Amino acid sequence: MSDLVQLTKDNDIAIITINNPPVNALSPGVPEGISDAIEQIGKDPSVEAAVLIGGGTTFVAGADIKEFGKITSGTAKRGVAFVPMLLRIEDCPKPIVMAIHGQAFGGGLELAMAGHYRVAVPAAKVGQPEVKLGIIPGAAGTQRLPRLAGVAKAVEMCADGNPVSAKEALKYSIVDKLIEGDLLNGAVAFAREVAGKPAPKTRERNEKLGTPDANAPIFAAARDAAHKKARGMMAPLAAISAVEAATKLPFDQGVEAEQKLFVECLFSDQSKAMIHVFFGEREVGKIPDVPKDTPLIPVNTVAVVGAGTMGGGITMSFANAAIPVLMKETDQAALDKGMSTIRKNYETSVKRGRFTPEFVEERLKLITPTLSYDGFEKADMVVEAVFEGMALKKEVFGELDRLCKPGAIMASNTSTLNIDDIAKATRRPEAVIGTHFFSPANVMRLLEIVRGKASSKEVIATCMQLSKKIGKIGVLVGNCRGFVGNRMFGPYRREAQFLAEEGASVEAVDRALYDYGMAMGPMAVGDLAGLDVGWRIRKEYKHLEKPGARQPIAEDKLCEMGRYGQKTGAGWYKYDENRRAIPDPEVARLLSQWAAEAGIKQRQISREEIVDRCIYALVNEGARILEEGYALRAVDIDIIYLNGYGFPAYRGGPMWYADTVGLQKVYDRIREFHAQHGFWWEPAPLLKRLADEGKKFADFDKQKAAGA
Ligand code: 3H9
Repeated sequence: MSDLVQLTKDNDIAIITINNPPVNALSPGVPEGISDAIEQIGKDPSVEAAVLIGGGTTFVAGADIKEFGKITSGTAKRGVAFVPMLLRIEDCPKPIVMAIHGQAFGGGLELAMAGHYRVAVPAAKVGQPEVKLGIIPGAAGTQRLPRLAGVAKAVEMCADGNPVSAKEALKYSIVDKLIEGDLLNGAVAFAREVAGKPAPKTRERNEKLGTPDANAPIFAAARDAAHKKARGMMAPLAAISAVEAATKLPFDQGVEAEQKLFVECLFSDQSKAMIHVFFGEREVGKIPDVPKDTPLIPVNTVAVVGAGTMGGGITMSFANAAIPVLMKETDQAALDKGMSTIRKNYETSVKRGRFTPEFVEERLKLITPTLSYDGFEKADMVVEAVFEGMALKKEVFGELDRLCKPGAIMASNTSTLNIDDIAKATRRPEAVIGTHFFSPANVMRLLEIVRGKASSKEVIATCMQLSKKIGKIGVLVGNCRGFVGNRMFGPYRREAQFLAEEGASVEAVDRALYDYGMAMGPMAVGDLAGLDVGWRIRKEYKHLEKPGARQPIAEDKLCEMGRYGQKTGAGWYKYDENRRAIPDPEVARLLSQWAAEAGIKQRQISREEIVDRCIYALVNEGARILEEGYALRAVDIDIIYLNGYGFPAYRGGPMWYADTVGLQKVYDRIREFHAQHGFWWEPAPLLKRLADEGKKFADFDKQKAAGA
């Protein structure tokens, strides 16, 4: 028996316990241990039935994801025979009861479904989340789940990857009973009830597999939804095909079909990228000089300065996490407007089924609108979200310094300003930090946490932890202009504009990047955010422009014409009353005219050039940021782009994507652009170095982790 699996007995009931912390993944040794235990149970005449349970806080969170990278890189064989192990469980003549708490995810649910019965605590969750890793269930999950839950539910769970609660699992017969109280005792009692009775094999239960006529619309609708919700991703479509195989083929052949699709997905670039994202999302929480045991500042009440779009969204984020929030504005009209927007947003969430009306009522009660600073002295954290201007921010921070209690965190939501300059307005720069939310702040997952020179480790650790609590993914960045995300987005959007000035149509630029996988094209994003935002910033920072460097002209000219984007009904596109974008021939005409006036020769531009210029502009700037230390790791940049800028997860983020293309190739292309377009395309020294050494950004991260 392996150390990872223990076999004990409670009189006539055998108990198999998996102990592979933290999440009981099915790492090498676990399946073998389970197989051995099943064999012993089969041979032991004193055992009538068995319970299989997870030690610690969870049942089994699935296969060991770390093993996948070893398999695809050839350093480990795909030797763990999950499917035969599951058959051994199912063929055991004594009933095996799977006792679920925490999660039964992926291989964990597949393991549970091979048992003869499943019991669960009400707080447990079960799911087949493999598509979120770019793969599909690979241990007969697509074959057993429809046999338990029916075809429609199985397709939904395998294609979307979202878990279901124990209550829902009971409704769909994925579990047989909910156990209130002690799970092991309940499961053992259940095992005694079923001992001696025939053990039902899931793989032989065909009654829910439906008919071709009934199933056809289910699969058609699922494919349609996958094309929309998971555009460009292969795994959801593969998962649907695998479940379809369950309805058309005998179990064994269905499993073979699933295996083929699983292997195709596993060896794809998409899966490698998404596994990189899975570990990356956890890696960004690790800050080398802020140890895990850094004391945290308890944050039980928050105050937000500003009830505009950002202030309101930030307020909602805290309220949603059950943290009471004071929201301050300077005049009643603005405060009322802020509150009414919050109410409207909550109403939409109720309509969409995201929140219940009761949840919303409770959240609204946690928000206290105010015109004064009264109560700020009690707040554990203040987030400033006033208009973007240094003088105003300094004034607010000076006031906060006077009011806030010692130890309170003082955060600014600035997206462009220097956090150290803001901190200078206080006598406690160690309490000051940037918390750069993304709009809409109550929805977007990204939170850039901007470390000032003096920000204390306690303040950093608390903000990182708090980001999780409010459902965000916090990424620590350094204090440079635009921080990480916007600093890279500048060159990306600049190239998009240059391409339009050089002859690519606005629609062609957007289409190329949308087809690459971006949630929206760069022109449409500009129109959504408001072209005037960048215009104002460019005017303010005109003195910082590099002499002789080409500057985009079109967007400023559009703004001069009052075309700010969606809000004025026209920008790069025209907009109808439903804010639907309509290509505008006038813009095409103006672009030709402005190009001619500026001496820019227009030409045919390929989709490939559009993608390379925009994406490599991100990569080149990302490499500079990395080398300058404003991002801790390349993967941090990837996580920022995936969660804040609509970068497709299946490409792993801009830096991972560059690694998959090959840095030498990326570097060569950037040199080509440098020769053609000059100044902006100077290759980043780190990119050159890594390309010369035949390395990747991932190697840079590894070296950094190793302390090199
Ligand atoms: C699969 O099962 C394929 C099958 O069909 C079979 C094919 C043959 N493996 O998230 P946390 C680590 S595919 C390895 O911070 P939480 C994680 O990296 C799998 N490691 O905790 C972290 O490590 P570290 C399908 C794993 O409480 C630590 O555990 N299953 C795995 O917020 C704690 O994790 C999934 O996709 C794993 N499977 O959330 C489930 N899972 O501390 C993936 C976790 O060094 N896992 N780790 O950074 C999850 O969704 C969450 O981890 C879970 C816990 C909800 C379980």
